[in-house]
Amino acid sequence: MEKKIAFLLYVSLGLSQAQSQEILPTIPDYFDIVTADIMKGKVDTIHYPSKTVGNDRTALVYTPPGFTKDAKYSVLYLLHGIGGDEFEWLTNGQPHVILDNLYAGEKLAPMLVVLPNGRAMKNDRAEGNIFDREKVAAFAAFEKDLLTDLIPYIEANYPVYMDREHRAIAGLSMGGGQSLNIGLGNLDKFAWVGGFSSAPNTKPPVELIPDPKAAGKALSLLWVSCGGQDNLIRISQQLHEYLDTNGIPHVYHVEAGGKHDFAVWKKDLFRFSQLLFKP
Ligand code: FER
Repeated sequence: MEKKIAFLLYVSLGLSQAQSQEILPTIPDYFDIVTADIMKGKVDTIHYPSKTVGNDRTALVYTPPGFTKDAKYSVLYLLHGIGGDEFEWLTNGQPHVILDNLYAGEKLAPMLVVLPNGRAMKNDRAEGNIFDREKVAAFAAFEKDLLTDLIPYIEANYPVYMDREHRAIAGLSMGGGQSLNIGLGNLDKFAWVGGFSSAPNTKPPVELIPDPKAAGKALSLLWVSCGGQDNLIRISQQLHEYLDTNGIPHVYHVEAGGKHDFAVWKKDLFRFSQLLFKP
């Protein structure tokens, strides 16, 4: 996004929650309902060799309506929460339905959406105590799996651009924290970063962005959002305040009345995806 537009958007959204509700486009009732007679995307299941974890790992890949190997696509890596796995978004968020509808309305840039498993350990199922120390640590270990195993696999097997301007990372809760940590920590790899209802795995703002000027210059979009009734909102709020204080353009969106659930994250995907990979 053009810096000036991003900044204006940020300024207007930042003024007040009520105002941000007016300025963001309203969401049609049918945004997550299957529409008959439109072209549909597909969801592939892939198994990629992970040197990081030491086994083959599963991810899903949404390819958009009309996908062809003769074209080239941007990629959004879309991450799940602490109770989820690579199927969480698909099962609970219907991202394929939301995106199909947006493509039918010509609202999206051509992109693949990769749904990885962000718990980078041999048993990566969300079972037992999902808050176990080693399971939480596996969400941090995912950075290496993503950067050195999954992204190279996607780029070797799909017709995608391989530069930062065509690569986005976003996620919900633990996945929001991962997206902010990984995206902002690797600005040479990601120009588009989104945290939805980010969890306490999010690094403190000054660690996330030690060089505000460089980050502000590098980012095409930094999106921070949370439900207004979410117990984790202080994390997004504190990041927003740091971004504000340090003059870093961003979108801050509080979903009025929103809780820590997919009602909020589906709307986040609807809004965030439309901003991606556009001038
Ligand atoms: C915590 C509270 C919530 C935490 C993680 C979460 C690691 C994650 C929630 C989610 O992913 O939905 O204290 O610590």
